[in-house]
Amino acid sequence: MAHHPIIEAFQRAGQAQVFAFFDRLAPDAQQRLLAEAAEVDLAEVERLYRSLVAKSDGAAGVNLAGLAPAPYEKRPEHGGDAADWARAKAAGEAALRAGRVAAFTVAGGQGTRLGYDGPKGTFPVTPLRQKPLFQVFAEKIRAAGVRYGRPLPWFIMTSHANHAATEAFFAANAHFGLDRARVHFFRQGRMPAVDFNGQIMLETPGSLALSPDGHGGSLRALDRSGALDLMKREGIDTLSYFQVDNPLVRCIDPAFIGWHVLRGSEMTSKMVPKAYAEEKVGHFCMQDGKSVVVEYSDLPMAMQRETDAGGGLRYIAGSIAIHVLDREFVRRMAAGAEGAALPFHRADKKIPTVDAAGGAVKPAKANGVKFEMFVFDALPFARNPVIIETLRADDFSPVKNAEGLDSPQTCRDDQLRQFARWLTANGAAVATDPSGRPAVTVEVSPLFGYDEDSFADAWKNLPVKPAVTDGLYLA
Ligand code: UD2
Repeated sequence: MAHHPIIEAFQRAGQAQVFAFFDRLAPDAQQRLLAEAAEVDLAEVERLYRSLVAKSDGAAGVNLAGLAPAPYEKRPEHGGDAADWARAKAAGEAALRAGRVAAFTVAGGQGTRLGYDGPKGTFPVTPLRQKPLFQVFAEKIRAAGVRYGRPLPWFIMTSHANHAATEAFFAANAHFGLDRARVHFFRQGRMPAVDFNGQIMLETPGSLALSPDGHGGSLRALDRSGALDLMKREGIDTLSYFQVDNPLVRCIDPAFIGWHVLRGSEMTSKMVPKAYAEEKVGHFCMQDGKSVVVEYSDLPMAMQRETDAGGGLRYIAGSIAIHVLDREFVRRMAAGAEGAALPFHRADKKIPTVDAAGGAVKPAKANGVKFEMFVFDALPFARNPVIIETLRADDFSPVKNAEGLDSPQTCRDDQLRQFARWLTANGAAVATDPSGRPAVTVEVSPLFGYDEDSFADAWKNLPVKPAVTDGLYLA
């Protein structure tokens, strides 16, 4: 086999199989394989194999000792202090007017469940105009910039698989009216898959089985890409984090930002009361005096079904993956200094690979392990973390599945209900069914109104109020 320092390092680490077909590859394919191999931190892979695969039987090794539900700030309509929420909103608005805030979307996932080919952010979601997810966020961010007099930068984390397609989509759509100099794309890192013996897997004779390192990889990627330095230069210390699959999200929510600022928090998160015990969201909990999130797959179903004295779910606080992050906290987590590093999680998967002769293998059952980091695992490391309640109807309706729960259809209906609520609250006559869904299909552009306040202001300024009929588009 050829001599090369990377090949020799893999041989010393017991990973020579990665180069089993190297001599058969064309020179440019050899260079590509070497470049992929250079991305791999062999010591990290070895450590993860020992701690997560060799020692465990595949069951989630999550420590549940001393777990209790986490406290959270209740919304005023559910008993929270209205004056506290008003102060938070004012503080958030001041931070926005001071230009301290940037938006941040994690869009590196593979979107396999939806069965959609292409970056998930390009998936059309709005009821009338069929705007793609990226356009919905872009318009909300643009509108918030106008409202607070300071255009907001937007960071978008992509993956190797969808980076070029994502950039091309924005370019083809003139960045949806945003200043392109303020839209920053960067790729997340990748991790190699290993088989159950810890051997790094090949996807083809000339390429590794590499996959995105999880949305927790966003903390490293923000640092490595220079995004944190750019924020610092521009006087931005607060990142508003959300997932690409949720068009209802209040990308820029002054009260949320304000709680974060007023409490001197390094990480602030939104919760919704779980709709039912089996709902697939993380759970905000306390453990050893720290806030933690325990994913639905890791919390035993008996605990998810536990009820409290009032008959409600005991682990009620569902994590919907919406956070505010302090810039220097991200930097500290990315550096992984003494104990402040995100753990990896193990996921057993069917990983397409090659046999000893280099022929393609499509496994029928899990044949290896992928490693991923989750951003919510940063919570226990944050100073003064805060969890606030939000209203599901105004913040959360993700598109995850092609049909049924969390599908394009449920998301469309939730958008329609929101438009109907805004219209009704401002005096328009809107016929709805008992679930609040209007009989007609209407759409409110975020450029008209992107939350209750901005909608109310825009509606008030309309010299003639339109009738709410099928096809009404407010822009
Ligand atoms: C996530 C949360 C769950 C709940 C739910 C709300 C985890 C493990 N679970 O579930 O608790 O909050 O969301 O919708 O997070 N992504 C990347 N890079 C990656 C992997 C994911 O950017 O390597 C992005 C992806 O593009 C998407 C988001 O992270 O925007 C969520 O990913 P998911 O669909 O895997 O998360 P899900 O639905 O299992």
